[in-house]
Amino acid sequence: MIKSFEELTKTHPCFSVGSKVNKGRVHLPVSPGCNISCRFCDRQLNDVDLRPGVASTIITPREAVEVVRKAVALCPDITVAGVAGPGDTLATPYALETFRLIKKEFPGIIKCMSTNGLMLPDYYQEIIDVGIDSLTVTVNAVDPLIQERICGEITYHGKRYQGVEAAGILIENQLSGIEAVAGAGVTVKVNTVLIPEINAGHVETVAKTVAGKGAKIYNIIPLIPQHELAWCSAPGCGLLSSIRAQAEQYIKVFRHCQRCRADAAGIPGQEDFSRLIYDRPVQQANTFSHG
Ligand code: CLF
Ligand code: SF4
Repeated sequence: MIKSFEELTKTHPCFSVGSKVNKGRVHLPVSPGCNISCRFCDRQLNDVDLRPGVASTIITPREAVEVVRKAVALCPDITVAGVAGPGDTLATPYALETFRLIKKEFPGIIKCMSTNGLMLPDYYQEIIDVGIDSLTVTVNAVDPLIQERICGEITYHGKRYQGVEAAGILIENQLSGIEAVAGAGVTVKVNTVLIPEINAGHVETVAKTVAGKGAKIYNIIPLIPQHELAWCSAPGCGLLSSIRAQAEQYIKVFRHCQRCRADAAGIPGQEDFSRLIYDRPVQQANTFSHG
């Protein structure tokens, strides 16, 4: 049975509005590849960076079940099994396969998936059938002229597209995908990476548009300037809070994002147990993206 948004606001650490929910998540790095090229993305396999798009290792769906077993034993407050990379969850079949296996052994755990949305029109029915409880789609712009400055290229159904054409396909698939999944009663969160020089004046429009498609909650993630967007600035607190206020006119806003690694485990913002699960040292660092 699909969990309601109201239920998730009390049990899912990334779907709370207002005060923070002290529940945890375990991220399963089963998705290695991606089908789009965000200009700020720097995917890595390492032990040090604390940011989305980074994991110490890639695991198989069967290994992911073992990881969930270990994680809930170490931290009983973990209520969510999530897949958020390091690549896109729908660019390879492993995320959906992982959720199918997890559902059998942990029927009560919240199944949370994060995607760039390009493949949603192809997979929305499978997402619904597998029983994903919460879906995050990263939508950085709904105007192709702005989106092409953030994402330069996509590979879709075996063909490469660039520029405005790529941006148009991506946006259309994200919005129709959100509408289809939300229409089936699945709670949809939208993440937007806030890039002061590119989309700051456009985030309000993104929030209004995705709310109109049925998204329930919105997470504005400050850019950490890197890769091709190293020339951009990191948004300050003043800009972030004014843009959150603009978005809040249309949709509930989530404010506790920790920009997690793709192999994070524990309560976001508190002690991370992933070193015990994935055998890596503890570090503190910083960066961006989807999650
Ligand atoms: Fe993971 Fe993302 Fe699910 Fe949360 S993270 S897949 S929705 S369980 Fe949460 Fe981490 Fe922010 Fe993501 S704090 S980066 S919003
Ligand atoms: Fe792909 Fe995510 Fe990187 Fe964008 S940020 S290129 S969607 S892995």
